[in-house]
Amino acid sequence: MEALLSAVVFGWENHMRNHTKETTPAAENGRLPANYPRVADATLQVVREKVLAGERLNQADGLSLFKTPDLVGLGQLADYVRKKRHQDKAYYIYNQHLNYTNVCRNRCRFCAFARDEHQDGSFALSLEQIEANLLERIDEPIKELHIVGGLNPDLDFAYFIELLRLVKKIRPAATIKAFTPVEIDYLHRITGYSIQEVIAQLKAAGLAMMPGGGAEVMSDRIQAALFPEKIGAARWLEIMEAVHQAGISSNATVLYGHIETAAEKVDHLLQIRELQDRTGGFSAFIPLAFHSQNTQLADLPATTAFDDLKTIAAARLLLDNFDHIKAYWVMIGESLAQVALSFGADDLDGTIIEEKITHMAGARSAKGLSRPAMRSLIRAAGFRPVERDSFYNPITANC
Ligand code: V47
Repeated sequence: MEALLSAVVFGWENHMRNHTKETTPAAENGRLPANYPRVADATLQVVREKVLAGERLNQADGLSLFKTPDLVGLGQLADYVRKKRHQDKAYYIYNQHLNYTNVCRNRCRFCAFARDEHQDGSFALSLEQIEANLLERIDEPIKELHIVGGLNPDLDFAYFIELLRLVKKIRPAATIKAFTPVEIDYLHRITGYSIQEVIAQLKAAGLAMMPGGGAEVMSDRIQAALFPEKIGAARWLEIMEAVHQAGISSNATVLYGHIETAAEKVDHLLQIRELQDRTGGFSAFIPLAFHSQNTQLADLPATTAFDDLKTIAAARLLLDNFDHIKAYWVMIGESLAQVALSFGADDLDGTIIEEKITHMAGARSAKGLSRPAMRSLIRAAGFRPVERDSFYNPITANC
């Protein structure tokens, strides 16, 4: 806790030193200590040299990041890279989540959201219900609809096409960020269309971007233990590659804080980095902190602030070809998300309005945040709030 507090204090001091020169990367600002970023752990020295030289980190470096006790040093390294890319900007988006069904055949052991078809609490929204849901907030300048759901055998391909067309009709100016490779694979299986054809038809109906879920941790061991029914790493990567080739950008995530090892996390990050080298189609990376309540892993403790900040900082340092690292406030809470802005994150995600997946698993954060609340969180952390669209273009109107 002491180290965490000093990290917070250092982040603040560091920001204050740079606040007046928005476009100057922190470490190139003459008012910073000459040895910034400072690391205390000798194993991080190697990483520090590479970071300063702009060299790519390898698997062994990645392990040093996850194993170091020097959270503050790790945070400074990540902050150095973050400030070079984004200075004191911290992004957020006015978005809305929509979960069209919680019926899911996969029944992943970490999931508290999914239900069997006729189980109490199961739902599948009709198009009329979706329309009513969207119209409730039609006066709000929402910029992105984040739409995901389970693998529900009652929903056919036409439902997905109609859903996209409907959302596009109601919200022509918003970006539809929807479905994961898990749903795309499912649509391929129920239609017999190729993956490319599924993507092309969804795109024609309004799909403009894809969220990053579904990969969890790319490891055969973890897949067998936690999500044996769901597509594995190779298929997730193959589908994301096809999505990028179709001109649709996506995000990527990691679900951490369950049974994974540091080596598996590093390996996951490096597999994503490798695909990004080939396609350039990833926009942001989002570490997702596991919440165990109401899941088959309910005896697992919550992630700690150390785990959360380390994962964000490690992602920033290993994913040198990603522009954006999100501190997803829903999962780590609003306060730690603020701190994460000094540990490599440059984006707090969005207003969300009503988050279900993590709250069903015990998340204690708010279910949504207003734009003024997002902006004050960012300002209070010493950063400059930038409202963005799905593609990180700044929004200047309606702010
Ligand atoms: O893939 C499921 C995770 C993901 C739990 O791309 C859980 O902008 C924690 O991908 N505890 C879906 N996590 C959410 C997701 C996402 C969220 C926000 C932004 C974006 C984006 C993507 O949620 C799933 C899974 O990894 N998840 N259950 C749980 N109990």
